[in-house]
Amino acid sequence: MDWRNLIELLKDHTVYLQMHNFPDPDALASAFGLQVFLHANGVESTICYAGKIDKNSTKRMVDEFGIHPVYIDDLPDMKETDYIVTVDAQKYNSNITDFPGDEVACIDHHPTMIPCSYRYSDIRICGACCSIVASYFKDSGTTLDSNTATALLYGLKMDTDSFNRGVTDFDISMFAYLHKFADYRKVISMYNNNMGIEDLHAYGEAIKSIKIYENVGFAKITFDCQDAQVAMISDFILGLDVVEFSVVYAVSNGGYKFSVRNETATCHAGVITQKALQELGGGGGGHFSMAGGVLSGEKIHALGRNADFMIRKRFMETIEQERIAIEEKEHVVRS
Ligand SMILES: [Mn+2]
Repeated sequence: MDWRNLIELLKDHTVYLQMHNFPDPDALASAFGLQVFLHANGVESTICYAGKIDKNSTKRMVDEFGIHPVYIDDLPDMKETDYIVTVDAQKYNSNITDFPGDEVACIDHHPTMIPCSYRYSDIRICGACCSIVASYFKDSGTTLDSNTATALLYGLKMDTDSFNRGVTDFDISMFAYLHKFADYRKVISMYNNNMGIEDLHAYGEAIKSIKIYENVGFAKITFDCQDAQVAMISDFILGLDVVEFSVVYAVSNGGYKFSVRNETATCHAGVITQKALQELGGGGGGHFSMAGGVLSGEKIHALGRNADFMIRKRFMETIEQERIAIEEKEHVVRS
């Protein structure tokens, strides 16, 4: 898509740049970069979101780069005729709340799950949405200031896990472009310092409690912490060489909240979490590689005196049942 069409479409409208819920650094930097780009081309816009900005990395970005994301409840005046550009997300995805405005445009780097016809659509499969936004500056010759370039480069580095995940030639060429304008020392400093002391407590708890059964790792955090922290610990446990499926849970509202990760070829994290926590609170929806779940406070007693043991047992049994079900299915196909 040509950036001129985007400017043409948005001109003289009230424009919102909507990130997915619980925006990550790529979403935040892309929305910010796009806002700067649009402003330079005569279009004013407001960055908005639902959920929370509760990670150290994103909270710090807001201060460091001077980003002004507005929570949806603070936008009571948004009208159905206002224009929304979804950034790092697509309409109808489960991770984006439907706001009153009209989703006229989409800029994203994820595969499309549910198609939607936008008046302007720029969906390119690449490592980060920041690369797409960076290309708008390059293609249009719009002046790219150091602060914006630094934010975009940080988003690109974070979303690609420092160029280890999903990187394309396009991302590399945008990295080279951004690098000319960005303060790369700042990017590295932010990248290397996005852990808070409270994160360390969560890591400590998890390390103390870790149990490994076959290729499954379990850990428990005995204090209430942010969803993002539980997810971070689950990623951390998955990083162990022997672990291919991780189940991490933390105390929450008298019960537990779960973050589950899978890197096996067969264990669907969402399905297993849903089944293992059935009648106990349930899975909170999940993908093949990642899922969340809840064990409600009222149901904890149903697990008896050794709740932790029962949680591990339920997950291990569910994984085994799923494995057998898949084997049987393959057997039927083969015979
Ligand atoms: Mn992204």
